[in-house]
Amino acid sequence: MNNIQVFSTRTGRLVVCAVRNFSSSTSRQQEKHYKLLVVGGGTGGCTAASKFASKLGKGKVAILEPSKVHYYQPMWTFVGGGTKTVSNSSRPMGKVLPKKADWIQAGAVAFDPKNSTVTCSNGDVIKYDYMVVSMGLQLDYHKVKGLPEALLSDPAVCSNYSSKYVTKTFPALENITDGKAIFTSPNCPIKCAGAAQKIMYIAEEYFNKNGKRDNIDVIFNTSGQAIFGVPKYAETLNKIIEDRNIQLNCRLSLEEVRSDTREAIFRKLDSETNEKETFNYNFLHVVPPMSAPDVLKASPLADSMGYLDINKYSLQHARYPNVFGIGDCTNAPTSKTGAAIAAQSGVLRRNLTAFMDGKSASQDEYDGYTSCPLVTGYGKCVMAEFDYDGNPLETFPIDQSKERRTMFHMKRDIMPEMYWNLLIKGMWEGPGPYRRLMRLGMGGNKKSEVAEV
Ligand code: FAD
Ligand code: UQ1
Repeated sequence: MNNIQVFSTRTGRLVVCAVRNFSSSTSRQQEKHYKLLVVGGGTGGCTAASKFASKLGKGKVAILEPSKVHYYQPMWTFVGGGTKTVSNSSRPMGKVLPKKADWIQAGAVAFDPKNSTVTCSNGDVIKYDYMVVSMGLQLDYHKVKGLPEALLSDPAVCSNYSSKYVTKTFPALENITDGKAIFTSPNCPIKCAGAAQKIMYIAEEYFNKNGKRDNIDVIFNTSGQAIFGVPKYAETLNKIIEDRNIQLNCRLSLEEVRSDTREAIFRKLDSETNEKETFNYNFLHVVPPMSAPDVLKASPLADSMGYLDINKYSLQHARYPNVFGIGDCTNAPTSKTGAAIAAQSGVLRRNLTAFMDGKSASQDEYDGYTSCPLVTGYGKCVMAEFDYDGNPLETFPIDQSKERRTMFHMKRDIMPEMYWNLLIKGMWEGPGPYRRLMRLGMGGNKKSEVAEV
């Protein structure tokens, strides 16, 4: 029996054709079967698919990814700061996904892990032997009353966390002449938590350089208990905000934006009487609440919070052993970054390969390694690196809690090249081996090796 199918080519063209249904399923839906299905073609999915497509060969791996565009999201900090553009941060999805894998340009709409199938938004059902889930986080702008409207209508309200709104940030920095510039951070796990404050340091330097700093209050209203979770780096950041006269207000969570009166209403998280505080704003950079994608939340793969329920060391699913996770959508309790994905990708490669070979998936352990390049201006950066317990895991034999120009160049010039040319091609598994080398065996990932390519 032949079915009509719509395929997306590598150039992004849609091709409609009849294909033979080779499935053994009795269902009327088209059922395809892959040895490995990767759900999501962002940082984690592209990295995992690249590794396994070259290992397993053509036609064995499929990537389920609806988006036509792949973004290097860390660049959005510089887009907000006016030194890069969104197009600098993007590539066509068809150009970055591995050529040996099949790209199914659709989204997952339902997971049935008992039967090892996923239903796609185009109606197809995909059967898999093994699955890697890497769907990232959903941006919940709608959870803040008035925010979606403010982002559409108020030029002073912006957000570096979305390709749609990041282009508003620099014009808003240019436009503000006086009053309050407010930067927020929500009360939930988010990707690159540091990016909430990176743009604030850039903005503060920009105001200074343009002679308007004296007329602008720079305010960080964060849901967090402190400026940063790791004391070694918090110490430096606290000194910076003191020296640069930046106001830090902890345990404040943005609840409502009234763009008609330019008011931002925050809930005081430690108040027993649900107290609120209203700030007038002349510039408002919002980091939205984030959560696991709704499809994942509604699936048997989720934990009680909706994240992919994995073993935080092996990255294998807690209940469905042929399912693994990588990246922001999992419940591994680390700070969610691309750097974390780099380290996870080596563990995933070793553990999933072993599992495919009939061995246990506990060959290697992810230690929670993550890194946050805390850009503190147009030429400085504190390169934070740490593990699950907040212990610093620094790569370079220098004190990385200091602001450094070298680390700024690492973040701005070297990381994007490493991302496009190594990480998402499956050839960068984080700096663990280099850390061990540079520190002569002190620290480093327990069983790290150089990427197998
Ligand atoms: P993503 O890369 O977001 O990919 C998820 C993919 O899943 C998307 O392509 C999406 O289309 C797809 N998807 C969603 N739903 C479905 C579905 N139903 N079916 C199929 N596919 C689906 N990290 C660093 O290491 N260093 C930094 O300096 C840094 N700075 C940052 C600054 C900003 C402003 C931001 C926003 C992020 C930053 N990050 C940084 C974080 C980093 O970008 C993310 O942690 C990383 O991209 C997460 O990768 P992921 O694969 O988990 O998710
Ligand atoms: C990293 O490995 C990485 O992947 C290429 C990034 O981009 C997403 C990073 O931003 C960082 C900081 C790292 C960590 C690497 C080093 C050398 C500190």
